[in-house]
Order: sequence, then C-alpha cells, then structure tokens
Amino acid sequence: MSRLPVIGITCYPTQGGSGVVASELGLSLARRGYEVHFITSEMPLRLRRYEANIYFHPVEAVTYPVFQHTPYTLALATKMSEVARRYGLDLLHVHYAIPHAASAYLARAMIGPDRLKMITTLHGTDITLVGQEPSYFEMTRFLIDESDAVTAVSGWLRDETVRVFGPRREVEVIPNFVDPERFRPREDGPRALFAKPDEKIVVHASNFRPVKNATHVVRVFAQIAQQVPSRLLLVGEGPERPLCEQLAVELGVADRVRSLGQVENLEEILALSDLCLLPSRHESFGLVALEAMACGTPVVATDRGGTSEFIERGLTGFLCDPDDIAGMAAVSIGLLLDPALHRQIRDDGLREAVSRFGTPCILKRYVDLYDRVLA
Ligand code: GMT
Repeated sequence: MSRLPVIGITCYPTQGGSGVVASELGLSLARRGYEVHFITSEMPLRLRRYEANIYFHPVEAVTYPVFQHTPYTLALATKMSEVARRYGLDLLHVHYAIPHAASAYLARAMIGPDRLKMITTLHGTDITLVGQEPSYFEMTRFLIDESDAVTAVSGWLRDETVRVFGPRREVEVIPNFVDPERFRPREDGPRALFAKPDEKIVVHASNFRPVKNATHVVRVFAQIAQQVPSRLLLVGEGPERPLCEQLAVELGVADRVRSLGQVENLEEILALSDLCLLPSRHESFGLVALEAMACGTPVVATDRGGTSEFIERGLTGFLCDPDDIAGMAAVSIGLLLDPALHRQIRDDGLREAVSRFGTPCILKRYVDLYDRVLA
C-alpha cells in the first residue's frame, strides 16, 4: 500500500487499561500521520482534547419498547460499516473481544473482507473471565479464529488464550506500552496537597472491580501506616471503592486515605507518589504498574499473570502473592524506609519501562502488523 492505511479503533471509553491502550495507540498513530477514527459509545477519557488526524464517531444505540436490551453490538457494527465506507477505512482494530470483535466481524462482512480487515487485541478479562462464561465462550473462540490477526498484551495472556480456547488463529504478543513524555518523573508535582514533607505517599489506581483486590490495598496500607508516616491515594471509580472507604474506617486509617475518583492527570499523581500497589487476583499485564515505573515510582504488584514480563522481582519492582497481606506490607515498608533501595528500584524500573516498553518500540510492532495484514 503506497499511502498510510486509514484505521478504525473501537474500545471501551471508560477508565480501564484496554481503553487507555487503544487511545494511546490511536494518538501515537495520529501523531505519525495516520488518520484514526474512534468508533465508541463515548469519547475515550484520554482523547478529550483536540488532536490532529483523530476523528470520533459516537455510536448511538437506539432503544425501542419491544427490545428488552438495547442491541449495542448491532449499532456498533452499523456505525463501523458506515465510517468504513465514508472514510475509506482499511482496517478495524478492536480492543477487548466482547462484543467489539463481533461488531467488527459483521462490519467486515457488510463492506467485504477484501476491502476491510479486522484485528482483535485481547486485553485480559475478555479471555480470563467474560470469554469463559458459557454465554460467550463459543463466540469468543469463533471471533478469535475469524479475525485477520489477533494480539494479546502479554505472553501469559497468549498462553491462557491458547490453553482455554485452542484457537486455530495464531495469537501474537504485542505488550502494552507507555508514553515516556507524559509518564515521567516530575519534581514539580502538587505533592504538598496530599502529604506533609516527612510523609510517604502510596497510590493505587484501578477500576475497583473485584479482580483488582482493592480492599487488600487498604489492608496493606493499614500495616504500612503503623510503621511509616504515610498517606494512601485511591484513584479511579468502581464497585469496590465504597468498600475500601468503609474498610479504611474499620482499620482506623480513614484520615490517611483519600479517594480522588477518576482523574485526567494520572501521570502527575503517579509521579508524586513513593509507591504504587497493585495486588490484583491476576493481571494479564497491569498497565498502571508500567506507567508508575515510567514515572519513577516503585511498584509492589501481584505475581499472578503477566507482570513478571516487565517487572524483575527485587530489581525493577516487587512481585507478591496478592493474598499475602503481611508479605506485601513488609516489602513496602522495607522499600519506603530504605532510600538507597528505593532509589535503585526507581532508577532501574524507570530505565526498563522506557527502554523496553516506551511507545516508539511497541508502536512499530503494531504498524508492522497492520502492514502484514494489509499486504
Ligand atoms: O480485562 C480487564 O479487566 C479489562 C482491561 C481494562 O479495560 O481495564 O484490563 C486488562 O487490560 C489492560 C490493558 O491491556 C491490562 O493492563 C490489564 O492487566 C487487564 N486486566 C486484567 O487482566 C485483570
């Protein structure tokens, strides 16, 4: 193809790693001259400022009294095909299999499989939880096989996909990435808003779904606070956030815990923190841990899933059994009370995040994949 391909991207627009990865990918492609069309239910959080080459097409899922449930998947497929026809899309890149890959499959059938290709990126619970529900299992496997290419954000997720679904289609690993210009150490952050000079700041950012084990963050923090003057910042919204606040009251640390809700400047919050906790039941990747490392903030994360593919235990961060509250607290306290260790983990983690997972190296892999699919 002599011109740059025109790309359609679909993702969940709310806070959550898959939407973040899709948005950052679209932004990076647009900055390199690609025309990128986001086809989503609302404007993704990280796109809410004008950028050249980015177009947004909201999906309007009209309801009708006879429908028991609004057929969003069909409205999305219709919008995908409409945008593909009007703007000459070459490929649809969908993030999170269910239901986005089903819509892309329909749109490709409407436009013609020789004129529109589809790539599905698997992110995590689309394979480990949702896709394994009997209601979605066969469909997930079918869509993996029918995609023109499939990627997974870690080797662990690729292996899980192969183990659970046994797909015919090869699943290629393209790991998540971080924009080192945005996620970087900052000396000028508003740290004083959250802590006194002698206090440490611990941060947790997630969508507070049960898989994130966010209540464990509060339990670990309660033990840290007994030995280290510190504050806990909770970033994001989700079902277990109220539970965390309640638990903080029960454990006597409510006055040290602050919920910030959904923030647009996550990079500043991560950069002003001394430690990032991510004790999830499992993480296919754990993007926020990589973002924290790029900000120079050491991470104590779950050892279940793909985190070991970018965190080297004891060298660039710490990996723990997510149910070992005492173990996570001990590692965190050791890190917060030992400036030399903190500095070493911070520097090595930062170097690893930027050199191996910075946008330029990973973006190239997506661009190569697009070229292969369209060849
Ligand atoms: O699978 C999910 O939980 C949804 C998804 C999201 O939208 O937050 O998170 C997954 O995708 C992220 C981006 O690739 C990964 O960093 C997360 O590890 C992954 N979540 C899980 O595996 C639980």
